[in-house]
Order: sequence, then structure tokens, then C-alpha cells
Amino acid sequence: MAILPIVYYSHPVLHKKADPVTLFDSALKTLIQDMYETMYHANGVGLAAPQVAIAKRIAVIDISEQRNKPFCIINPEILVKEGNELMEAGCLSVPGTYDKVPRALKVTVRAQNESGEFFEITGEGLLSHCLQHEIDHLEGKLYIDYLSPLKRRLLIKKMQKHLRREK
Ligand code: GNR
Ligand code: NI
Repeated sequence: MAILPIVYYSHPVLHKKADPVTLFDSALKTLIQDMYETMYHANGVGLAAPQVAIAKRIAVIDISEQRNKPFCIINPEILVKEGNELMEAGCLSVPGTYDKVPRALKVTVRAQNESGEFFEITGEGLLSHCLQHEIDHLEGKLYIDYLSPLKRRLLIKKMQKHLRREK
């Protein structure tokens, strides 16, 4: 197991469409274990592979309070979206920033697990938001892309300040 380094805006891997997974081998399982460990270490509710500089359609999620219900979505697709709401978002790749983004209230996603088996998951609230956020990462989209150019510029400045303070 390993904690992988998280890349920040404007690393190019965050802005490109990730490639589908075709090989469900032991290297994939190791990567997923490392992504779980990295997500827990960073206190995130989700983590997409591009955030650890890997341009593949993989994300891990755990929205449980006890941090003990991890699952992964590979090659995910949104089948159904219902309703709309504004939700507060953050992102480990734009650290130190938060804002409200428009999201579907409820989504149903079809994805593959680490063995390549297809499953469906339906989520509302935080789970819905998290699924949409992680799938956006696989499309090269960040939450700040939903905001006005002015707001985006402000949040990027805020992130840079935050990163300077961290050192
Ligand atoms: O940890 C995270 N929290 C969060 C809160 C509200 C909306 C989305 C998220 S996802 C984020 C982790 C992350 O950046 N995943 O890509
Ligand atoms: Ni994110």
C-alpha cells in the first residue's frame, strides 16, 4: 500500500479526458488499494485517478462516517439524473477552496468493479454529488469550471495562497 501524491490545478492530467480501463489485472487492484489509502490520508470522500496523475477512468468513494465503506467505480456512466440543486463543493486538487455548484439531486450510475463486473448505484445527497464530481474528473472537468471566470480566478488565487501557507 502506498500514499500517492495528489496533483493540483492546473496539472494537465486534470484537464484531459481519461482513458477507459480494459485490463482488470492485479496492477489495477493495487492501484485501487493505493487510491483508498490516499483518499483516507487526505480525508476525502472521493478520489479520481487523474488526481494521482493517472489518466484512467477509475474513482474511489467512501461517504461513510466511520470511513469503512469504500467502493470503486471503473468506466462509470450516468444512466439517470433527476432534479437539480446547488451544493457546496470542494476538491483535493483545488485545496483550500469551496463554492456552490449546480448538481443533479439524484443519479443512477452504471460502472464496473475491480473485477470488471458491472453494477448500478443510485445516490442522493452527498453520494449523488460525489458520483458526479468524480465522473467530472474523468472528463477533465473540475468544480471550478462551473463558476464564472471571475470566481474561478479568485478561487485559484485562494488555492495558491493556501498552498504557500502549507509549506
Ligand atoms: O473530499 C471531497 N469532498 C467533497 C465535498 C463536496 C463535494 C465533492 C467532494 S469530492 C472531494 C474529494 C475530491 O476532490 N474528489 O475528487
Ligand atoms: Ni475532486
